[in-house]
Amino acid sequence: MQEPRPETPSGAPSASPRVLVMGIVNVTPDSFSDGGRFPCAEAAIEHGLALVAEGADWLDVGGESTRPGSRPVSEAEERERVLPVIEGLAKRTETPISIDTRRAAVAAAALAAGARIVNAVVGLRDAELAAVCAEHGATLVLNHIRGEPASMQHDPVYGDVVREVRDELLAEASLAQRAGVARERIWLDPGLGFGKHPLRHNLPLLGRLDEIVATGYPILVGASRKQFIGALTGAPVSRRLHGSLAAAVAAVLAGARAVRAHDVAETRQAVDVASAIRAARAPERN
Ligand code: PMM
Repeated sequence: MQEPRPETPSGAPSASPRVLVMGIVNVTPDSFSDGGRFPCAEAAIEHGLALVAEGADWLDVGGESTRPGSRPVSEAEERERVLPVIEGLAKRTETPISIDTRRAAVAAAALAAGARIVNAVVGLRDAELAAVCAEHGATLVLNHIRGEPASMQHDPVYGDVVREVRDELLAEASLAQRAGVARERIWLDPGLGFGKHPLRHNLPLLGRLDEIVATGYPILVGASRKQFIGALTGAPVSRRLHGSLAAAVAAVLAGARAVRAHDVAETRQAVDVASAIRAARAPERN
């Protein structure tokens, strides 16, 4: 069977798809030693290539942290950070690259530089983002967020979090299609940690992920090293690998088609085992 690629998602999960591992390449000064622009880009490119060697199917390049309290980055600075990295990676690997951004202008420049996917980390807040994807024939990942990055963790309120996240994602998917993005190029992501209480909201989103999978859109889940794992285990960010793998396995068993990960080799192994177990279920439960 042909393996699904992020730029050609095949829609609803089939019996035994390869679940994709998206490797994270954060080009932010706190991620890579900041010895000036070129060394920073080189380090990020090397890191991305190492993730491919570890089994990443997809690289996610981001130049602006959306963590609460992180410094906002100007458009010029974001471009300067990500474009050399995308250009360098596109020259050296066939692995599809996504640009993790909130800005349509950055997305357009990244697609021109060799990215094929837009990871819309705050959804379609920039009204031009979907049109940019349509124009380039790019795949679009719609990440769910409630509120603004700076304040999103200040007591987010939902009724039924899973239904509300699903319905808001479906509304954005419709908007994207009205802007010309093909349905089969749209992925949905419940946005763990993006305006979600660590336990009250992230846990039902993972525990009832099948309800979002049932939309028929391919689903990406980013749980790697997130705060809810710390809240459950007491582990600091640097020691959340095991919890991250547990969350990735839960996502795969529920039908996620891709997981976003810092620790690619370990996640690859966990995802491959979990997806083989899922594929061994009775067909009607897949
Ligand atoms: N999480 C982060 C950044 N970008 N994109 C998607 N689609 N889904 C996510 O869960 C997601 C994302 C924040 O994580 P990081 O700061 O550890 O990269």
